[in-house]
Amino acid sequence: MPNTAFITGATSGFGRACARRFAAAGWNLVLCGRRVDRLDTLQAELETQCAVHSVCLDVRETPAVQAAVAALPEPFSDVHVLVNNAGLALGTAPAQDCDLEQWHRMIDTNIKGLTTVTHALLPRLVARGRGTSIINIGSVAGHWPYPGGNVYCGSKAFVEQFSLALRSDLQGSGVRVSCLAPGLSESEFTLVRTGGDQAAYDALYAGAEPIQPEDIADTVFWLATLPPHLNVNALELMPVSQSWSPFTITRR
Ligand code: NDP
Ligand code: 8X3
Repeated sequence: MPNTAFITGATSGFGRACARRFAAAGWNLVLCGRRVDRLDTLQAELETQCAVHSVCLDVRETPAVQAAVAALPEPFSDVHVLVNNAGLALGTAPAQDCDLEQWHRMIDTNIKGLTTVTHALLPRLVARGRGTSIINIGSVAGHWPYPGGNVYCGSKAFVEQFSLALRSDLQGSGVRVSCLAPGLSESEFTLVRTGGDQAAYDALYAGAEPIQPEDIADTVFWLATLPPHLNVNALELMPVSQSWSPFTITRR
């Protein structure tokens, strides 16, 4: 019986690339996202390689998440790997100019949604134990503050620390937890963040050789298929073109 990967945010970017990577290895897939047309297209593409169960799901909707997990049919109910990938950034304005509703949407998705999915699947992962994995997609934004990062940075710092604390609680269960923190990566993430600003998208990635979703998918698959006695706690990944800036000092 093939293993099952439960992937949130499978309609785009990292999540879709992960779905393709796991499908290529013959895993069963549970694919979640809000855009049902994209789920249908991806399911049709991947069903030639593996069994696919798509769930139109907003991770912010707690009862819907719980119901979707409770209703997982065979052979998808025995989840081996949870890829907590659904997330977003909204805006790049300084905190003092930000829209509170955007802050709340990031918190509801990146923190509340991720914890809700985790809470719903934990009993199944613990029941299976050794060899299972939770792979949370954090970000360099959770490690390194930058102007306009404000709540997005905070939400990804939560993902990292929650991942490490989960490891503590799961000690002895055999369930692994990894937080993968990518840097500059090319995906619709930037269009979502900028409200569809294609010029901003083009400018951000121009000449930068950013991480591609397939790079993340290969890394997630590697994490998920490590020997069961190994746990990568945290992994930060940047394109070679990216590193740090000096501190900024305002002079009087
Ligand atoms: P995309 O915008 O390409 O994909 C985001 C995915 O999240 C989509 O499939 C979207 O699906 C899903 N999603 C968003 N909100 C919800 C929701 N409320 N409920 C369910 N699904 C949701 O971005 P990426 O692939 O780049 O981002 C994936 C993750 O990686 C995010 O957590 C992001 O913060 C993180 N990340 C991204 C980086 C980057 O530079 N791109 C770098 C570091 C981390 P749908 O709209 O159909 O619901
Ligand atoms: C996405 C990477 O640098 O835009 O998490 O915050 S960054």
